[in-house]
Amino acid sequence: MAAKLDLGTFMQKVKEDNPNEPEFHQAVHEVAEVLVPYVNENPRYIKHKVLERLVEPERVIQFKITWHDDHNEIQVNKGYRIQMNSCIGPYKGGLRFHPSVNLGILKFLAFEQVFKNSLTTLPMGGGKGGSNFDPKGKSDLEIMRFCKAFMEELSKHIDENTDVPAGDIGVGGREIGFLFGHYKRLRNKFTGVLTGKGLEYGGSLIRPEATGYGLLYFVDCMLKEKNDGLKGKNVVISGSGNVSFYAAEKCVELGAKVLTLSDSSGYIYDQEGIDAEKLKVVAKIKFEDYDRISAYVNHFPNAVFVEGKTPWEVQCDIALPNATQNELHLDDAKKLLSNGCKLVAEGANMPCTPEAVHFFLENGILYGPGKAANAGGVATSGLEMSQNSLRLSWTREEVDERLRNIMYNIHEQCKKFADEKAGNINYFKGANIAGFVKVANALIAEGY
Ligand code: NDP
Ligand code: 2IT
Repeated sequence: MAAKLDLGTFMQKVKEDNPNEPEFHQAVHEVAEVLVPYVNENPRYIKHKVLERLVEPERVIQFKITWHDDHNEIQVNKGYRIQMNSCIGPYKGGLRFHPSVNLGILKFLAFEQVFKNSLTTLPMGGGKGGSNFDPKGKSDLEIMRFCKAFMEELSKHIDENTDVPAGDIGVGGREIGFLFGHYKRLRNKFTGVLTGKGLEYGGSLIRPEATGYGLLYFVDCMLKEKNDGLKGKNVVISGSGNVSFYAAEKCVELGAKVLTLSDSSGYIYDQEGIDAEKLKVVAKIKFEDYDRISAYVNHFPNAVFVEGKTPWEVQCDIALPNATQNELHLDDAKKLLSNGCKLVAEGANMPCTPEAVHFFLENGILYGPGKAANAGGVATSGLEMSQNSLRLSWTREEVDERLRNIMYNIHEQCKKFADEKAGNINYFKGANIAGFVKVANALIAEGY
């Protein structure tokens, strides 16, 4: 019989093989602390070295992007695509444009994506890419020149059956449009090579809303499990981008009160609640003017902008960290508990530090990990791929219904593998094992 796997030894090797990539180590550790005991009970996975094989990307592509800015100066950036795992389908995952982007951050995101995509029940492998390009303050033409230069290289490595990127931080509808247009011109082919496209050129209804809506469908399942619901709940949300906006919209629709939104400069707190009318103003600030969320208080003087802080100090029933990785720390988790928070669900990828996650699990706060809770975005990307292949478009109701079913299904899978007899469902355990099993079985079946 194969020797049992030891978490410490396994992580030591991951760190040695992938130096200076703390976020990747963190993402692997979060999965491994659940999966090492599981594989030790299922020796087939040990024999086939499944965990050791899953942490190694199938392919890492790094390239140079040269473009010129509005002052006709040459600018140089780094571009990446991590093709992490294709056992259950073509590589699938977003592109992030943010100055903090580096290899380790994209490897963490690509690794998470493998398990998340598996949970959606759709045939999608995992990938992630992006650039250290900072879109903030750039003109539309600068964004377009950059996207074209980025696609010049990326186009050599993607197509609709191999690798299908989408958006993430700093990449929304505008950027996907420029990227798609340039791919089409380079290849002289109109294909579903990207998701998150505009409705006029192959996009799916509900894709822009899907991560935020899906998050709330998942939260609703978590609450139903406790014979509770969203109506009347006070919700704090971080971020004010794609995920946060549509999460807020769905909260309002389901009768909850949204108290905060934020960005990297601070948070706005509206004690009266950010309702549907106020969200229209937020949409203008963020998606038309590309402005800061602090501009909200110019429209609604009863709200306050709290500079340099995160919203976790605000009293709430539910907290939705929807901005970025490691934005919610142990101290924040303690504040949330003492303020009466009962549920934390991650719209962002790995927004809670490991210490915060363990604090939630040990102190009775229901915790929905990102790979389950925010999977609605990529799931709807999968639905966009299906529609592109079929060359037809489903109605808004049809896509929304499928999204709801997928989130319900993910919740059921988490429940099944959490294997709890009483007390809170351990979604952290359930999501990691459920996501793993399908990929692991395919990996073994496909040989090496
Ligand atoms: P957007 O670019 O639309 O919005 C990002 C938001 O997060 C902005 O408000 C931004 O503020 C804030 N933010 C980014 N970096 C930081 C930081 N270092 N500190 C504080 N705030 C920060 O991105 P999305 O909404 O698409 O993505 C948000 C999160 O959700 C990410 O973790 C992403 O990986 C994840 N996600 C996204 C999906 C999607 O479909 N888009 C699907 C699943 C997960 P600022 O403008 O100041 O930078
Ligand atoms: O983190 C994610 O799941 C995304 N950014 C969405 C990826 C996708 O391919 O839609």
